[in-house]
Amino acid sequence: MKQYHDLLKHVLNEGNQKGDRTGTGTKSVFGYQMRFDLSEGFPMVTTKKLHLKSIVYELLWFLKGDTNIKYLQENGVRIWNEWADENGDLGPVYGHQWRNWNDDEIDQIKEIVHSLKTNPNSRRMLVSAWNPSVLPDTSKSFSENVSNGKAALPPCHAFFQFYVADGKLSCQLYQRSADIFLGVPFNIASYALFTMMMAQVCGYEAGDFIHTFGDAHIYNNHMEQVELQLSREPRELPKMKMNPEVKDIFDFKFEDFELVDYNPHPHIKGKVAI
Ligand code: THF
Repeated sequence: MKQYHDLLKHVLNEGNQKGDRTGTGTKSVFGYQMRFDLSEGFPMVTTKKLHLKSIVYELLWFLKGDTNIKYLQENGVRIWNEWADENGDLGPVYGHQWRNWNDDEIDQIKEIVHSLKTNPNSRRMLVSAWNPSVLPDTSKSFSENVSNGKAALPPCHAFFQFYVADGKLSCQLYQRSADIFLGVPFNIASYALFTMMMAQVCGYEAGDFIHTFGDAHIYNNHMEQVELQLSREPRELPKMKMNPEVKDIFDFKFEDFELVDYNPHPHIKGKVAI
């Protein structure tokens, strides 16, 4: 994961000191791109231990179209707790937009699978989670927005596109805002896994995952953690094994994934900005 370390170094060296909504302060750059060839191994950061379980359950939760954190909590995943209302609702966030845009029964994922199987040269294979009609009013609390039918938070990984060439499926994500220390390792693993799952069910090999950023930032209270992480030597990437029997993108279960040869350095704790 040289790509990830290069991003950390780039932001430390070139970043602008910037205030932000959460009041934490960041070092930030605008515009950056990383590319991961998924045939070279599964892109899980090795210079700190990542919690794969949270990543897999979150992705399965998006794919279910679910926007209540109950399913995540039942599976021991806490990463969305801070933003949910008292009923566990986040409003129409990722899962809702992916599977049921504007309550219009527009299932963007289903349409992409169809297109990948029947018209893989299409240049229209995009999924948008960015829906201006449900963006929250920033003067209101997360739960007030949810009770008004708005999303608790605007999506950070806002839209993505698929591309097929040489029998390989690639995916590019545009992430408008990226918490490089905490969120980005999750986001890379999540979209890499999603690309592999889509490739399997549509009959392709996995190609590249391309990660394009808008505002990519390191929070000021993650600087020591980043220094520690950069002092560590990246290790060989693990491999992701998926149950080859699964042929429908909506049929994957947690048990269908097995990460092998993941030997990371120890976990590094960091506070999430809310
Ligand atoms: N807000 C901020 N400030 N950063 C984010 O990365 C982020 N997200 C989602 C929505 N808002 C965000 C939530 N995703 C962790 C990881 C991903 C999150 C939120 C929190 C986190 O705390 N990770 C810890 C613990 C992991 C665990 O318990 O499983 C870690 O050390 O990795 C970006 O999409």
